[in-house]
Amino acid sequence: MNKRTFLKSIGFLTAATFLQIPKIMGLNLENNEILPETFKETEFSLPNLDYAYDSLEPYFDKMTMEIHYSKHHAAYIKNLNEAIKNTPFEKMTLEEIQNKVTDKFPAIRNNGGGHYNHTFFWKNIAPNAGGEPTGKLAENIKNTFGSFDKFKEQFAQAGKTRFGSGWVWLSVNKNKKLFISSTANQDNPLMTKIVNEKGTPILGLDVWEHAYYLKYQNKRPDFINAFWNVVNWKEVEKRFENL
Ligand code: MN3
Repeated sequence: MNKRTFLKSIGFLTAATFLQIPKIMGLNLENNEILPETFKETEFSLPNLDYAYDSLEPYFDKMTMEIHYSKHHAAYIKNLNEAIKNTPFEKMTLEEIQNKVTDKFPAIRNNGGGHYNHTFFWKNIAPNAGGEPTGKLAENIKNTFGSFDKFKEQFAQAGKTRFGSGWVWLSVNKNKKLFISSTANQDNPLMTKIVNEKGTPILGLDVWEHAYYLKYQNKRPDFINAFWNVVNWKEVEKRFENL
């Protein structure tokens, strides 16, 4: 429900609840004041997926993609919108939230991270993708890790050894150097007040069980192996070159 339909629905609420609404929404609704047309819609919403749920088969299965996007990602967004209401985070972009959030705001940390990470993830996978990066990124990967295969090994190792739920990242640090890291839960390298290894991510992989359990069950390494067939290197190269 967005703010507009929420406000329309207040007619159905009890008088006691009604009295709380202006305070919750930060609006003055006394004397039946009508919602102005210029009311700013500040809520985050689910971004479009650029491909069909079944288009990453056989590597990522249709049902996992559908549930992951339409249920898990959608839930982070709903909870984020709730958590930022009437806080300074309400006016921030999604990137600013990552940068400013601290461990004092667990709901914003977890759901803001969840929204950012999944939005980022959907873009770095694609149908008919995989293969190897080219250009400057390929060169940097080779210089940093020794070879593309050595990079893949190190990235996979970080994913396999992440205990519980989390993410693996390829990022660029402030000295413009590539590095691999893994973060717990929905943290990410942009969370400068939370994580130790800070940087701008260019590639991410969700290693939560919800990302693979239906198809791969307990075999996380097989899922990580399959990931290389759907990596959208064109997007990762673009992210790298735009830094
Ligand atoms: Mn996920």
